[in-house]
Amino acid sequence: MSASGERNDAPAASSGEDVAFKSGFAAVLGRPNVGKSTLVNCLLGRKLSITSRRPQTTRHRILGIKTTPTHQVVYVDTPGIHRAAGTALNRYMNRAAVSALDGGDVVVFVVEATRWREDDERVLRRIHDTRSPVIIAISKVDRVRDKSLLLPFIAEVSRRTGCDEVIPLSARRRINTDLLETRIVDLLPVGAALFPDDQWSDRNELFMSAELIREQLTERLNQELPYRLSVEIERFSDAVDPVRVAAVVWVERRSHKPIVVGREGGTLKSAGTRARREIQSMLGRRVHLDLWVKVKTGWSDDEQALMRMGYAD
Ligand SMILES: Nc1nc2c(ncn2[C@@H]2O[C@H](COP(=O)(O)OP(=O)(O)O)[C@@H](O)[C@H]2O)c(=O)[nH]1
Ligand SMILES: [Mg+2]
Repeated sequence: MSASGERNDAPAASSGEDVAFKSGFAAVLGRPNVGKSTLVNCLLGRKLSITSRRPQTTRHRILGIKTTPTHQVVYVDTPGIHRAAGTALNRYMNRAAVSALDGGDVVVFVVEATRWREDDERVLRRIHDTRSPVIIAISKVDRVRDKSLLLPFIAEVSRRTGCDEVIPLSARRRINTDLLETRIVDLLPVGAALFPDDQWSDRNELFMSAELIREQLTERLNQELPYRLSVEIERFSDAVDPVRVAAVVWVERRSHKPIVVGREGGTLKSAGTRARREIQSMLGRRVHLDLWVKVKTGWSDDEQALMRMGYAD
């Protein structure tokens, strides 16, 4: 969905006569692995996006909606902007990220403490022309042992970006995340809610289930394998108890299949068990999960295959 969606007629909750309701999109951008998804989950107070220690875990633009009596913030989590070279999937991911700038009322540029990298420069070039206000979030400050490094880094980031709104924070430890939310809300325009107040994402339970399965596989696999698999839900029956979910794990090469399955099926089994629990807690219902591994040669560089697998603009 486009970040510049039409405003709907959802009634705007109001907390007082003279407080105008505010609403809008906050696009969260940055290079891969800086903690964008962890930050969005923290701001939302629930798990919207999967996260991992590996770069390029988030593949889509995903909306997370937080509605309070005074405002509605639509957070836009994005794939990390990375070097344009690569597969069709890489190009799709970059497009998905950059497109979040259209219609973003506020841009949150996430930079990891305490080193500015060439990849951050690449992101900066992308957001340079945006007319929306930009807040820079310096992420993972809990990892900075020597706190005296922080002030010079904030100054450096401010100088490089020309942006004076820089907030050092930690999503993991919830340091300064309330401050970031307050500043985002300050910058939102006055306006009615964009989504019904009981909606918290633009994604459905099928999408979320596939992501939760991919998260567990990403955690267990090495080298290029996490980037070479995709999960597709083939069946999702919630009219029965337990809910029955059947999913295919697509891999790119025959040789990948036994690795994903693991010795005596161990890798697939442990990923499946853990993902099933995660899906259960998302749905609040018991779940039966079946997983199969299938080969679709070269899917990540095949535009047609990508479209069919849901990587469509
Ligand atoms: N120590 C620490 N680690 C973090 C923090 N935020 C994210 N991480 C870790 O950084 C890695 C990448 O996070 P993720 O949210 O997937 O990054 P993304 O690719 O930018 O969405 C994961 O291993 C996270 O657990 C933080 O505030 N502190
Ligand atoms: Mg992410």
